[in-house]
Amino acid sequence: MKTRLWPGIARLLGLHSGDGGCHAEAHSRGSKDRAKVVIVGSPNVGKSVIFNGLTGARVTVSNYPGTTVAVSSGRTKIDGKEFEVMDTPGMYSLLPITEEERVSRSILLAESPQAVLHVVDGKHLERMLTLTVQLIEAGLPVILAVNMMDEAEALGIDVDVDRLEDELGIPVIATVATAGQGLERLRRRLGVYVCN
Ligand SMILES: Nc1nc2c(ncn2[C@@H]2O[C@H](COP(=O)(O)OP(=O)(O)OP(=O)(O)O)[C@@H](O)[C@H]2O)c(=O)[nH]1
Ligand SMILES: [Mg+2]
Repeated sequence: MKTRLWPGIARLLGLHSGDGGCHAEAHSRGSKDRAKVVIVGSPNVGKSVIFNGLTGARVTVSNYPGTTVAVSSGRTKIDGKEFEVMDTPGMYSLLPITEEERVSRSILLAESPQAVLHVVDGKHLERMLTLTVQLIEAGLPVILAVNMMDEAEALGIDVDVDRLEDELGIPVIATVATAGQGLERLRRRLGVYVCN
């Protein structure tokens, strides 16, 4: 099955495809010159597996201020540059309903990330791209990870990553987080995108 996309959305949004250029200059720096990457997406799509794959053991878990919602933060180096990576609770939309969604939106707005890694389930791509478009329209520097590609392929779902990049105008990486597939490519694309 080929994915159906919004034609010309990249043109409408004035965006370009490819590695996405350098967003570091357009967004304020994280603490101590570390580039900040915030991972967002619907519940149960593999955000935390990707977070662990990117950060390894260097992780801190704390309640988001004023809430009981736990947020993980970790560090990694890409091409010798320090990145801070934050894992957020699942969110369906930028219009928050649950406390978890409110926390995720607050992190997006407060942290001025150099990259927002939107993780989606490749089995439910069309539905989940709504949030991708919301994030892009909010002016955030979005990278898309189409995860669970093992399950998608088993169902005969064929995701055209190049076409998605063209249509959305952002970097798109196919991943199987539990097998570590695509994570090295994701790191490389993040490194180039942030232009640290
Ligand atoms: N088959 C398969 N399973 C995966 C993949 N990535 C994650 N999973 C599984 O999906 C489940 C959810 O993964 P999590 O990383 O906890 O998902 P999450 O997005 O952090 O979920 P919330 O924190 O609840 O929003 C776990 O059982 C993972 O092992 C993948 O690429 N393929
Ligand atoms: Mg999680």
